[in-house]
Amino acid sequence: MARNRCLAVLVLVALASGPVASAGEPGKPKPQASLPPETLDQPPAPQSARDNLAARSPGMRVQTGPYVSVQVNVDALGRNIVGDAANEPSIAVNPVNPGNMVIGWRQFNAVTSNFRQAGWAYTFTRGASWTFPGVLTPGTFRSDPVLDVDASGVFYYQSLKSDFTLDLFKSVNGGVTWGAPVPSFGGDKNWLVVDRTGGPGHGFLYGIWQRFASCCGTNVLTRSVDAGQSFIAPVPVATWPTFGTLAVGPDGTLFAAGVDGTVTQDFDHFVLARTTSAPDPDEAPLFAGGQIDLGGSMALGGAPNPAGLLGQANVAADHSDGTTHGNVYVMASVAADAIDPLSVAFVRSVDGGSSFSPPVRVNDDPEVGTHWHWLAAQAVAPNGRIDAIWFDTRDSGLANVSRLYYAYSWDAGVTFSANVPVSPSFDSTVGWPQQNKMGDYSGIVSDATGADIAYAATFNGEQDIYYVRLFPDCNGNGLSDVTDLSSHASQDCNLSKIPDECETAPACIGAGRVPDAGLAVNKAADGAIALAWTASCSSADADYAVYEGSLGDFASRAPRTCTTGGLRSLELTPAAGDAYYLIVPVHADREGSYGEDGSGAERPQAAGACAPQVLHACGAVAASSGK
Ligand SMILES: [Ca+2]
Ligand SMILES: [Ca+2]
Ligand SMILES: [Ca+2]
Ligand SMILES: [Ca+2]
Repeated sequence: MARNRCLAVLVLVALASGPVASAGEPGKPKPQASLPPETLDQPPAPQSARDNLAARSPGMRVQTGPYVSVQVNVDALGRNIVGDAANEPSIAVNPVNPGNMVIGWRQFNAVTSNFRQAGWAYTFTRGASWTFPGVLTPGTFRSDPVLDVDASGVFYYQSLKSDFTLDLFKSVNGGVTWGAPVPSFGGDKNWLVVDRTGGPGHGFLYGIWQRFASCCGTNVLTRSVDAGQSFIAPVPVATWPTFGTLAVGPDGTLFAAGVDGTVTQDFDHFVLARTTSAPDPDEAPLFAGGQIDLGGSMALGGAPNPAGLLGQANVAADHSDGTTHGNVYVMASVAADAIDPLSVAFVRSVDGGSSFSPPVRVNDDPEVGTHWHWLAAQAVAPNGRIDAIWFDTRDSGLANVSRLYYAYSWDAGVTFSANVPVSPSFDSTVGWPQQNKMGDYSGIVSDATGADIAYAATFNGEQDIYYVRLFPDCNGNGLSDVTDLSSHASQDCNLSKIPDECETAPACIGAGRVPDAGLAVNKAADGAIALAWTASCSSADADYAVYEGSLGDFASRAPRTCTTGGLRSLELTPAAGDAYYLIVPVHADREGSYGEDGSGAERPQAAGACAPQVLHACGAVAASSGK
């Protein structure tokens, strides 16, 4: 407790000395400052803005490109509550019903007091509208909201109290109502994650916090193996990751990112800790950890968010089935030794978090002293795509005027997409609720086609919470590129997961061939015939097109089907007269060989072919047969 009081004094000193940015190099964040812990300061305002029914303005909906941001903290009629403030949102999406999402945030019932509570809202309309019933346990100071959800759609809301312990709330009805709070130890700048792996730790909850304003000294992590009914005595975490997030890997490994908290809040050194024993209910989680290089320092106290973090450390794990399965990614806004005050840095581990790649710069703008890239966050989709968001001042050139920006990666973060502005501009220094910050983080959850985002912004001059659905859209048609490819509106002949029209010269892979001798034709019932064939010589070819033509008129061939769904057989009623059949393998939106004619030349593609043709090196003879 003595330490807590000491930190509180430090906070007052920091606030009294004015904006931290002015203390160091002009325009630069001051990474060595101490982030004020979330402490009870002012009493609640005498009146809640919500109670004044005259204090309403239209609920905000703002659109940038195809991306529509919808205000979340609205009254029952969807109107903005004039005079409140809301920031630091966290979002969770129901895996069973993605139309159902919950956002929690720091709710200030009046902008005249920094007394804050646990605001929440839910949607069953995929974010088109939100219901904001109020705050959990009204009258209780609460901060640092972190939400997650289990595989069956049970939501959890982790909430920091003024005594530096955490409560956990649970909702089994999609966030409509919540059970009584369950104490779960804790501390400031906490995080929560739920294991959804289906492995031994399935359903376990993990909570972490910073040791310097907490219940339990150097013990900073707890676990619940009974769905949030009880929590184990906290345990230490190697390197004491501070101001960061948790993630669970596909094998149940638990990861914690932050800055090094071994001695103090060491903003100059990022760390990652990991444990494989977390999913074992009979063992206390035992962590290994070390420093990682993101090319700069974590920062706080910069002009866009003077009393807050400029971005926490974000760890995420790849649960995809592909070659990136098990990768571990860390992303953060970092103050590097560079011209721009802050950039978005990303590192990748392919060995379970033991070692990391050199940092990749996610923002693609030139280095300019007025370009801040702050509050970066990331999530990994089930198909391995990495989504990144951050606030960005590049378009205004003003440290206090940002837009939300988005980028994504289809290659495990080796490269990131062109950066996309996804919100209008807003001033991050207006609407402060007696506290010079807009919170410490935004929320992001990714799925196959896009990402669900919760962020704070001031489009109407107040700090409010917004929801926006983001998705990769390199071809600018207003639909997720993932949908474009799955519907075959776009093609992906190089399997880059990027529509080919967005790539300069995609190296198309093509398909092989089915040997002529591999095709068998048998009579089936009712005048039908049954075709069956051997696999393509190219093992990657997993689908086939079947062409039919009239014997004696080879150019007459036309598709009977452009896909067999991967089957190497097809039953069909043949056309009248003598017909022949060709089986053409298909791979990566290209079809392979139609076989060779009697002189050994490739048979030409059919008119009206199913797809453009690219012959894979492993060619063989396509099949033909009379009936
Ligand atoms: Ca408001
Ligand atoms: Ca906070
Ligand atoms: Ca698109
Ligand atoms: Ca492509």
